Amino acid sequence: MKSILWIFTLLVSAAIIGGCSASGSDSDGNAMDNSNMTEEEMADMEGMDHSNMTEEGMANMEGMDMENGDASHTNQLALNNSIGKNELGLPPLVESKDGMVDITAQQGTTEIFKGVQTETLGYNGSFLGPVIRINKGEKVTFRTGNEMSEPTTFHWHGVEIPGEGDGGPHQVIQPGEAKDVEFTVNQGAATLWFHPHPVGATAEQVYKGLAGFIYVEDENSKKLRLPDEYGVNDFPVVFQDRQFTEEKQFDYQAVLNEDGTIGDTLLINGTLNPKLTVGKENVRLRLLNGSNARNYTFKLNTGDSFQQIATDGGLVNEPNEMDEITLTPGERAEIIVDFSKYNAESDIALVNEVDTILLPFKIEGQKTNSIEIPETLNDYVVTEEEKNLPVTKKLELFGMGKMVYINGKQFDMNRIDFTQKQGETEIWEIYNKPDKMGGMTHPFHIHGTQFKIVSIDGKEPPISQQGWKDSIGVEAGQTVKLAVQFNNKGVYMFHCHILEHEENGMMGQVEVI
Ligand SMILES: [Cu+2]
Repeated sequence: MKSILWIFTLLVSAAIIGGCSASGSDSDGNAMDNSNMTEEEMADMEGMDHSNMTEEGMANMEGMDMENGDASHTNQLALNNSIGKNELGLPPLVESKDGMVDITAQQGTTEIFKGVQTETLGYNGSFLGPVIRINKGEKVTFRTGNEMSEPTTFHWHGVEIPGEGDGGPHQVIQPGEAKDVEFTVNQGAATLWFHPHPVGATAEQVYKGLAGFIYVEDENSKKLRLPDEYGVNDFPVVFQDRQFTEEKQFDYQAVLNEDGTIGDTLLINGTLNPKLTVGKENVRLRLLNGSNARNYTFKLNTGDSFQQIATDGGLVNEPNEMDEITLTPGERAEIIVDFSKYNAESDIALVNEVDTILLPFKIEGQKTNSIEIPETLNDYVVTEEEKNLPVTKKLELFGMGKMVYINGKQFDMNRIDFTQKQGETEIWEIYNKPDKMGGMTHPFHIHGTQFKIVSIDGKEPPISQQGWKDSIGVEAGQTVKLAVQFNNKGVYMFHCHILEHEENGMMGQVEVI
C-alpha cells in the first residue's frame, strides 16, 4: 500500500512539476516533498512531464480521487544554496540625458562560471540590463534598439504608459531596427522592471537575460529619508533560477517545462553564488522575482523580522514588520533590513522558505550611518466607493501545461477581450478555477496600470499587499477583486506571468478607449 501511495505521489508530483506555489491549504504536509528523493528518482520524474501526456492521460489524472483533495505543491526542483563566493553584481544606473534613455537589446557572452563564457542576452551589455531611473512629471524617451538576430519587443512592466508604447506582442522591433517610445512619467515612486514580450519568444528571451529595473522617484520619495544611496544602502536584487547544461550554457528548449521552467541554480543580478557586503545600518533591498516560474518566500535565516516599505507599484503607507514575504513571478517588494545588530562574525542570509541560502550577507563594521525609517510613507487607500463598485469584468483562470485558458479562451492577437474607458475604475474579478487535482497558483498581471486589491475571497488583502500592485498570485480556488483604472489609452495585455503559461495562450487584451 505504501508503495502504491508513493507511485501515486510520483505521478502527481510529475504532473505538477514546475513553478507552482503552495496554494494555501498545505495540510497534506510533506507528501509531495521531493527533497529526500534520490537523483535516480528525480530523473525518473523528469521523464514524466505531463505536458507530453495524451488528453486521455490527462483525463485519467483528473479523474483521480485525491484523498486530500489538494494538489497544492511547492516548487519541485530544489535550489542550490549560495556559497557566497562572489560579490553581488550591481547593474549600471542610467539616468535620462535631456529625457533620452538608450536601451539596446544585444547578444553576447558572459562569464557566469569562472573561466567559462555563457551565451547570453542583455540590454546595453551582454547580460541583463541597467537600472533606469526616471522621475514623476518628467517627459522621457526610451530609444529602444534591437541588435539581436531575432525580433523582440520592449515591455515596461508596471509603467503607466500609452498602449502604443507598452511593448506588447504587437510592437515588434526587428533585428537592426530602433524605435523611440515617448511618454510622461505619471505615477508615484516605485520599483518597476522591463523585459521582452514577443509572441513565442518571451520566455526564452527573459530566460537568457533580457530584464532590467526601472526606478520611479517622486517628490515624496525624495523627501522621505529612506536609504537611497545606490549600491551602498539601496540595492536592486533580481532573483532568477536557471538550469545550466554541462557546458554551462542556457539551453532553454531542452529544459522548457510547459508549466513553468525552473532550475536548480539561482542567479541574483546575474551573479552565481552571490553574497552582499553591507554596513551596520538599515539597507534597502528592492526584490524582484524575475524568474520564469518559481515563487520565493523570502526570510532571514535568523528568523529576525524586516520592514516592507513597498509593493509592486509604490510605497506602502507605513513600514510593515514582516518575518517573510512571498513573491510570485513578476512581483516586487522593497524591504529594509536592519544590520546594525549584527557584526562581521554574524551568520546572516536571505533564505527561501525551505531555508535554502539565497543571499548571504557580509557585515562591514565601519559603516554605521543608519537611516531611521519614517513612520509614514504614503497615502494609499481603497475607498468605500471602490469597495462598493459592482464587478464589471470577470476572468476565470484555468488549466495547466499547454491547456491554459482565461475565460475558456487562449490568446488571439486579433481579438480584443474587453474594453474599458480611460480614467474609469472598474472592478475586475479574477477566479482561479481548480481542477480535480487542486490546480495551481497563477500570477496574474495587467499591463499599463497599477491596481488596488479590493478583496481576496471576500476579505481584506494581507498587509503585504495593501499598496499599488500590477501582479498578484491567485491561488487555486481563490477569487480576487481588483480596482483597475487605466490612465492612458491603447491595447494592453493581461496574462499569467508564468512565462510558459503566457506563451501557451494564458493571455488576453483589453482596449482602453
Ligand atoms: Cu499560470
